[in-house]
Amino acid sequence: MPTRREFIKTTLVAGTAVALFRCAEGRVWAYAQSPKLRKFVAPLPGLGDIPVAAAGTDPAYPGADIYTLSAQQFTQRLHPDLPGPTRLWGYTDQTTGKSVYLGPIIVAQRGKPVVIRMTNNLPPTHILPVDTSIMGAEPGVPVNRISLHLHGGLVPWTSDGGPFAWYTPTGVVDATDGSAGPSFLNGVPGSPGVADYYYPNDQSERLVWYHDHAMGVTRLNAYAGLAAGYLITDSVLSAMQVDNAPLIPGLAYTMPLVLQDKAFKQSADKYGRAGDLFYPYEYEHDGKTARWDLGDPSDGFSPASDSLPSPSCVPEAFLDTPIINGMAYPYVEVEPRRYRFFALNGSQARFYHLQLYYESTLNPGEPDFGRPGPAFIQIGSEGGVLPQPVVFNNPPVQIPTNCDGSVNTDGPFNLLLAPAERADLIIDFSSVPPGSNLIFYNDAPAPFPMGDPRNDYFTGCPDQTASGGAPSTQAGYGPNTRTLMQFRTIALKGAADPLNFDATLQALMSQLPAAYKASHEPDLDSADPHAQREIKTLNEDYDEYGRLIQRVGTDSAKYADSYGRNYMDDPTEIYDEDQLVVWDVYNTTGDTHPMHFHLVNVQVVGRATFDASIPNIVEFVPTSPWIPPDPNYRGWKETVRMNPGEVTRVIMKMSLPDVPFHVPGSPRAGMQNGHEYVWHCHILEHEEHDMMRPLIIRP
Ligand SMILES: [Cu+2]
Repeated sequence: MPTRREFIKTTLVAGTAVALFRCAEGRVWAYAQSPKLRKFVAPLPGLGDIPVAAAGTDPAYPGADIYTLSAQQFTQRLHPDLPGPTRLWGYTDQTTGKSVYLGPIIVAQRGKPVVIRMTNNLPPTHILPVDTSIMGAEPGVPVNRISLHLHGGLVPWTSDGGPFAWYTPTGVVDATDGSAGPSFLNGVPGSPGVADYYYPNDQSERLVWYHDHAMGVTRLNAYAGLAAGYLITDSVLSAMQVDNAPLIPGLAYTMPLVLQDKAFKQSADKYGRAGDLFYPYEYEHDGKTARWDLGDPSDGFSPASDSLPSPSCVPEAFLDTPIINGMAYPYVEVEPRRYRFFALNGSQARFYHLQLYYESTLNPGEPDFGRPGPAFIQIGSEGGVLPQPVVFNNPPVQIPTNCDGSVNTDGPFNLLLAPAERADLIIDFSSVPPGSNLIFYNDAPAPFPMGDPRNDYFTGCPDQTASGGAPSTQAGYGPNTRTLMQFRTIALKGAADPLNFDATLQALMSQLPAAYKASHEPDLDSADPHAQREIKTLNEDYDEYGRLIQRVGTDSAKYADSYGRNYMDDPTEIYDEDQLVVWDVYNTTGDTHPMHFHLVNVQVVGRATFDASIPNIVEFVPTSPWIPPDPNYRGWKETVRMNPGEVTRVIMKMSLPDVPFHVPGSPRAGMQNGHEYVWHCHILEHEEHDMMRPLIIRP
């Protein structure tokens, strides 16, 4: 079978040109699929509702906690008004037999290894339409393949759950490419369909998560529910005190906030039942209302538009219904005290610009923009605790826009989270009178920063049916991608919180710098003369069908008219263990991409603009002074927003984890026997088509 690289025809398209196309076209398929759902009628699932996994031991892994899980199909009600329970693929705790969306949560301690023994019990038919035209998903490849990735974990590559490391219930492993070879290295001998993943957990306190990463179905498996929480804890934050009171709220006052957008079927179709998940599967390209550009001869490309695959992958999936912790439009009761929230954007492609307002008395279910709610204090990100607390005051302003209606990527923003980004937050509700309601609000455009208004659902939004969008949203009901959740304050139960907002912030300002130092390696020095300096590029191209794709590349073009390379191309990011590396990543596309790094946490040095205006020519030099990272981009990151027309400089040290066993090199051809990781965009539709590249470390 020829590989995709032999088919691919590419063209470099300046980001702005594509962005203009994007807003001008569209069609109905994917917009406003879901039934009408009442807002704020069901409680937010919290810790406990989403169970914590039960740990065991195994003499084969001395000193480690063993979790015996399986990937299974089950159903769960994600809103009481849905016509039925939703079929999901998710993780089941074999010890308790419980299957709960986003569970089971694993609570790990720093320095104590965890082994997940994962059995693949998925049925042979996927619950979502599978496009077999993308790399690694060809007809005949089993669709119930899984590969478990601990997102944010510092793990040996054999436990990283890379795209090639998939396996099926019967033990079929990757063979899509003759050169791939035996890339599945962590199977349990004698147990086909079972794999062991070893996680050292030598990392500071933070929320990471485990989700599927199998080749060609990652975006579908994650959407179907193969994603769950994983908390690494240590004693640094819990030891912080003010007058003998814990500075950080304890587990009893801690909640995850996993933000996702979904769509649900109103009635049965060939892919599922009423209440099941809808995922877009037509490449909408016809007429004035098309969602996406299709390559045409003026782009130097002759598309086979009459032979577009169906079902087809899509350039990005924006859905109409926000769910938090697995419930659409939930409410949550909070006492007048401080809470800690671990927020995670677990969406396919949607960004969230998060704010908190009192609920309007005139318009129930809507925010009163004149009455900001309590501030968010961010104390951590994906890379653990921040060097300083960052306060978001929920300013009563709209998201800052440019004259063309797109978002000004310079902000200022309240809390902005791209897919896979996390925020460790403290919110103090003690100043909110019991009996009050607050609205957790989002107004990020989708795509970001050049929004298509048809992806933005809010009460009274314009009727956009003529342009392929949705009718106006009625008050009190979905679809509404802005009013995510309602907080309801209730009377205090038990003793009052000894610390309020001011005391908390003051203590954090004095104690967080030391906690940051105690938690992490020293900051990396981007002026270090030993650092290896390289230029990378983010590119928008077309695939062999004329569909938009996004690709990672270097500053040298492998293909005509594009710096982009395919995931399957030979690796260009190959480093020695412990090498210090600085990348300048030039984003030539129209989208902000949340670039995610396996293995390493990086530090953001800064960003600058560059001139991407001349077709086919990109000068790889900044044209503005370097802008320092935002306060919540200081410290460590593993998912970094990279804006269109900007170069983002990151620094990383290619250190491998310590494990008590020998880790073999990758047997795949071209991987130089190195430890094979990946780096990729975490817009899942981008990642899979084809915005991902190998990251090879030679021990
Ligand atoms: Cu992307």
